Amino acid sequence: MSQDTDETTEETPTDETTTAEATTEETTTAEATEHGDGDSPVTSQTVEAIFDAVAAVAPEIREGLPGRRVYLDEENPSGEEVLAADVHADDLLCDRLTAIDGVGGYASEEGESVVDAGEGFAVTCDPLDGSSNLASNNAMGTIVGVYDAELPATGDAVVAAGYVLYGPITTMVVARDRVTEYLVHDDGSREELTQITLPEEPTVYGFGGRVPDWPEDVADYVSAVESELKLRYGGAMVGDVNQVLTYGGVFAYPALRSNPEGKLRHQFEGNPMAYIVETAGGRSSDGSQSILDAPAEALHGRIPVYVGNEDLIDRLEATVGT
Ligand code: AHM
Ligand code: MG
Repeated sequence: MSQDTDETTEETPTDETTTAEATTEETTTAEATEHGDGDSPVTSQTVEAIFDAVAAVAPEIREGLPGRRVYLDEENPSGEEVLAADVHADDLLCDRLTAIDGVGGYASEEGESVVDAGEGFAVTCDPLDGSSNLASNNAMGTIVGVYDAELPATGDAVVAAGYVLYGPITTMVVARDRVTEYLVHDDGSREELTQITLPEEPTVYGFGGRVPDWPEDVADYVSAVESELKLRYGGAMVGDVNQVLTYGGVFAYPALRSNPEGKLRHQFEGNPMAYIVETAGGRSSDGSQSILDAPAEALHGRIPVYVGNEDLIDRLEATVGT
């Protein structure tokens, strides 16, 4: 399933992927990033096709929400209750993404194992992140990671990542060599709005988990930053990270006393969001290193997630890592 971009250059069709940006060797060299060979023409074309498909399916996911606020009598591989909306979003994303030439596998929070789709990149999804917000009609999202490796994989295999935010409007943020925010129209087309870099002056913080369940060092860190920053926590990582990208600050779902790995999944949430925030000029950490450097344990493995402005994550590691 892993794709060496050199080997697959001839296999990727061009008729579905005409919006690809990088078309010359000169361009790809100039745009090379620390995240691996993520800017070759074949990568660009496939990544464009993937996020075209994600934008196209987003209105369908959104329109399907009102009738799917009920829990099903089943659990996902992480042992959590599953809403009809989670399953619907997962089915749509799996169908559309595995149909793309250049996508070799699909894995999501809702499925036990990787769906084989032939040769190409492995795509991960959290189909409906923060879906417990559906009952209270608050923000939710879809998180997507594109890996040039078999899953589970370390973050250095991520070649692109993005998310859709189902807020008052539907937006999509995509990170590759830079981070771009799009407006997603009702017909599934996307319109570029802006390039995102983290604001230099941070404003907001949001930490998940019950406060009494925070280890002492995490509580110490929050005590230190709460006098400087404004609390903003919405219960959906996509919404909360989008606030950090918009206003600057720090988002975390930390290590917990009851679970030192925290809550969020490394492959579906940690790596993609770390890639986005780092590409926007920020930092990520699992408490001691970039999330993108953390060893991949299992497909549904969890990891503590801290993302935000560089200085705030440096201070976090100085407090939590001791
Ligand atoms: P989910 O993907 O099953 O929705 O779980 C992940 C979500 C994150 O979006 C959010 O940060 C966290 O769970 C919220 O958890 P809590 O309800 O414990 O605050
Ligand atoms: Mg999630």
